[in-house]
Amino acid sequence: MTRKMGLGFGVGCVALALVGCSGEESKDSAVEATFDIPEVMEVEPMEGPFETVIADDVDPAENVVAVVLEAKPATVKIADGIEVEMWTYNGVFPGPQISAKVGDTVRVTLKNSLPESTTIHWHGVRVPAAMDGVPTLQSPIGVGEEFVYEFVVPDAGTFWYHPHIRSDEQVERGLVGTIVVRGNDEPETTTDRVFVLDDLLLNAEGQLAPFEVQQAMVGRQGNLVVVNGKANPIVAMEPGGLHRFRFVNAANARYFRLKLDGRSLTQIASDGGLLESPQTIEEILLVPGERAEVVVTADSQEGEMLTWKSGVYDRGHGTGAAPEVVLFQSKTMGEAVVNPPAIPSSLRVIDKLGEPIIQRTLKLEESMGNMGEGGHAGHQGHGSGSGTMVMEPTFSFNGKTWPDGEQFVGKLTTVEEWILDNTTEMDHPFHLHGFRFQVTDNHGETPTFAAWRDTINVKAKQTTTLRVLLEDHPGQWMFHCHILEHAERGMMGHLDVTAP
Ligand SMILES: [Cu+2]
Repeated sequence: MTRKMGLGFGVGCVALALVGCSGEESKDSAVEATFDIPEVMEVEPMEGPFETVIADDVDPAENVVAVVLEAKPATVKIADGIEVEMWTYNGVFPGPQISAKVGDTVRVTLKNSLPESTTIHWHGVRVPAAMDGVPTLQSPIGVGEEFVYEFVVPDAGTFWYHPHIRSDEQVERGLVGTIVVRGNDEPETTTDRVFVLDDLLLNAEGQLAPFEVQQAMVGRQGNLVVVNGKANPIVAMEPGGLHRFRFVNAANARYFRLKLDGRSLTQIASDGGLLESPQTIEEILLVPGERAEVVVTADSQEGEMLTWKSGVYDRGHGTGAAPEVVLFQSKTMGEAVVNPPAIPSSLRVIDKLGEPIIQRTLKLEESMGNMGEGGHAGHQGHGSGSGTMVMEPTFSFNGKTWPDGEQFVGKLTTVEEWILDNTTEMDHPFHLHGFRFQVTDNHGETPTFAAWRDTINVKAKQTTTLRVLLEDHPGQWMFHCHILEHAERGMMGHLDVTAP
């Protein structure tokens, strides 16, 4: 099922025939559809270093991190023989990592040197609404224009940034970057690194394949998996050291079922920072937009090579037919660490949110749509060309499709309970802007450990219940599916939070 490099970039596919996947009542239930899941190319491992580029702080003040980002096209080397024309921040993919301490003021000047308008959304960072980068609150930054984002970072954790207009296309083209905010009580580790997991869909020439409506139903899933913008990198770990891995899923649609071959994982953090205590688990399902952190103790001798993989995962519509893929290797090499730190048994306290004052239900819905010409408004990509008839799927919450999406009104400082009821045939990663939440019921099970989150998977035909505290920031906040093709095709709404 895999394809060796050098055999060309043909977009091989596992074609899956599905009949009547919209349900019996649907008018298009008789439509027979196929969804193409691209095969992932197999690439020889290559030696690093592959750390993310750290953004320059151009303000000398101790509690201010000032960064200049230029969104611009650039050629990015992904592997030997693979150089891709992408859209980048400052010419690198992923974009520069912004590093700050809790309470710092972060000021980012964004210059737009792209051929179209853009914005930046700070995924997971609790910023004021006007700084959230969504087009309902901020005029998109036009070609040649610039905008200054400024906010205080209130929480420690691993966050990321990306455009929030035409996000399916702009994110896939490479506009992603990370923000790491460190708290006062971080566990000591030998290394502390960010790993941005992503994939690219390349055409026969090794360039980004056209954006086509056929990619919308299951989301655009790539044929080349990249870690920090590199295919199958080898990451160094000093012998005996305790190594912290901060993972970000920046893919449009790919679910990463993260496994370390032959070892269990020790998870220490979720989207919203540290857990209460380290959790030993066999694998982590990291859905688009989500983050998780693990620590790994390297072998005491040089030479051990561990393979990090993403296992088979069926998120619906035949995606389970795709085989597991190799993400990267970690190799024990270099000087042995003397007296390595140990991870503390207790990391912090997470207070459980109290009783909600309101309970809301959000039904997640999909429709295969009607047969029509390929492409959709505002997108350059078209169907398979020459007037081919393709389906235009739509996605909605409670029967409402963005921009006429579901609209809730909430009160600042209150706790709400949201029941996410997925009526569809596939999983959807749900993301709420502006606030952190705690999951209380996940597909009929109570989570085994407490965690702050801003992104959670809702399995096909199942429900997830969460509680959210509407703290600090009044204003309008988006919620949407983080399969970006689904968000851009209607699965988006907003919560208006008013001062009490
Ligand atoms: Cu979705």
